[in-house]
Amino acid sequence: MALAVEGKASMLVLLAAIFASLQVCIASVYTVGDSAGWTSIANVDYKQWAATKTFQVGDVIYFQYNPQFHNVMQVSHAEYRSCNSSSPMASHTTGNDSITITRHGHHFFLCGVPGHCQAGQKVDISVPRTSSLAPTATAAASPSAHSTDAAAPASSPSSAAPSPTLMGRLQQLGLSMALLAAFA
Ligand SMILES: [Cu+2]
Repeated sequence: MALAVEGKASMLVLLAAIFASLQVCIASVYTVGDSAGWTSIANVDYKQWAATKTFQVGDVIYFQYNPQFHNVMQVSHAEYRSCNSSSPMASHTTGNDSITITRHGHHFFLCGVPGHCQAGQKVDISVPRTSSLAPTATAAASPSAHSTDAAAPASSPSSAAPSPTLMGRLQQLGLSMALLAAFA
């Protein structure tokens, strides 16, 4: 059962990656923490995990964990920052929680078990207002970006285009990381 669900999720993620590279809009399923899941003991950097994703309205955020030890609470930005789980907007406790993103903006989640959020079990799912601004982030994460960057100076020395593009990507990456750091 668990394997089947995992396989299905992986397939969806794979399909999403293919469609994203073709710039076709499709809802994706993101397993928080990937194979590590939703935990406080594996030292997962959920900020880093989220930074590598381009979330869109309609995407499904999947939290997988042992419900004996963890839970998922959706909280405000202030509560996220202070790890306050006393009055969440929503609580999820099944261990297999799929949350569909229905609007743009930030969606803050943390584990309400004492000490877990402080240990880093918190994630900020940031969904940009328009997905048309997002493709560069997807391109930066794709394997083909490497070969393009490596080949560009040799094959087209007269063209100045590759460098600004790469710089733009790096700047965007740095900016989003700085933003995420500010929200932590
Ligand atoms: Cu926990």
